[in-house]
Amino acid sequence: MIRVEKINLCELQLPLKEPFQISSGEVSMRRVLVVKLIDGDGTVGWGESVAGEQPYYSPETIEGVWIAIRNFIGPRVLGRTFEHPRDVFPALSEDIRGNNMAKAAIEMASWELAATKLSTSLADLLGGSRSRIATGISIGIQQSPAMLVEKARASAAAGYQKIKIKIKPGADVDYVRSVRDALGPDVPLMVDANNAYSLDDIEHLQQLDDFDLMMIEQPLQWDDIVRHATLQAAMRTPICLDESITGPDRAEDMISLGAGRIINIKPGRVGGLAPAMAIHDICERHGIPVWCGGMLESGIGRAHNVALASLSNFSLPGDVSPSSRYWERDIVAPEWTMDSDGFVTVPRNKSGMGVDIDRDWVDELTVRSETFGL
Ligand code: OSB
Ligand code: MG
Repeated sequence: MIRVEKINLCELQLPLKEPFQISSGEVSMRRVLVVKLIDGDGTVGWGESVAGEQPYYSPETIEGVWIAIRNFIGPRVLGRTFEHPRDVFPALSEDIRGNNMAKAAIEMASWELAATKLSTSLADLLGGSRSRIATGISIGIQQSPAMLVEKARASAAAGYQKIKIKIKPGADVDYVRSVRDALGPDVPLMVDANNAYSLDDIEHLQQLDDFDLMMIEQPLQWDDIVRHATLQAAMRTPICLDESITGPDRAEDMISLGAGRIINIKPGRVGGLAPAMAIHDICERHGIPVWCGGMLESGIGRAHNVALASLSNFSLPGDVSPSSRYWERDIVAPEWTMDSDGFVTVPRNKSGMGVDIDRDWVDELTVRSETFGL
């Protein structure tokens, strides 16, 4: 049982080791919104919003999430008793449209809070069975094929089990060909277009069918399903949807329309861990594999992703790279690490998310903080 009495939001600014470029924009300073729920008995639950600074991935932004939590989402949990964290998402969603990233930040923190109160690991509370998560890397758009090859080669050598290449028009077929030629046929490769194409590009995209890619992620518009079905019928490479899958209904739409064969599940995008698990279950019933995506999370959001990815149908490597891929110093201890076979270990011998907050470092990075309470 949880009963939240106070919600603290704080914004940290965490510089990325190197700028990360996708077709819709670039980020070099990650503005992280950290959520801390404080229960009536003093227990703390941690979460993180995946919203970006600009609305280039989804309509939500860090500023908007802050306001949505303060005005609409926070008041839905404050002072209310929940028998189980699975009851939180329905309470946040009744009559509140969209705002999935704001909902998710609170919803995920309530699972973390519940796990801590029950003295169980988050992965156990979610019912995940895996002890380690196969890990991939997402490589941003590079200035030349040669620079991309260098990054991809280093990633394969580091043990990553999937290499995802960000593409856009002008940095696609030649870039992917260079990597496939350099790394050989056995390295698992995929691409992510973040909505950079339209159905006018079908012939162009069909060239990617030559490179034996695991999948092409979200080639068409961020909220499209129907056109992806047309594209999937014209391509051998499986389409994986990311942005378009905002909840379980959209997953069903994808499956029934044949708009894709794989889903990238990000709990932050779909409103939290309960809807993420619902999508996982739907996909499992339909034989659709899923993997856990990433949004350049700090060690807090990463903990949630690792716990989620321990569920059975997360059968493909996730974008859950170790802390050192992103940050000089993460805000959790121990930091997230990957072994040389490309696995991240699921922490099970500690209650809650399995890592501690580096409070001094968090304080140093914090640029604003606000607490709402009863
Ligand atoms: O489309 O998956 C994406 C990062 C920011 C916004 C969108 C995406 C991404 C990534 C990064 O691919 C994955 C990671 O966190 O390593
Ligand atoms: Mg993506």
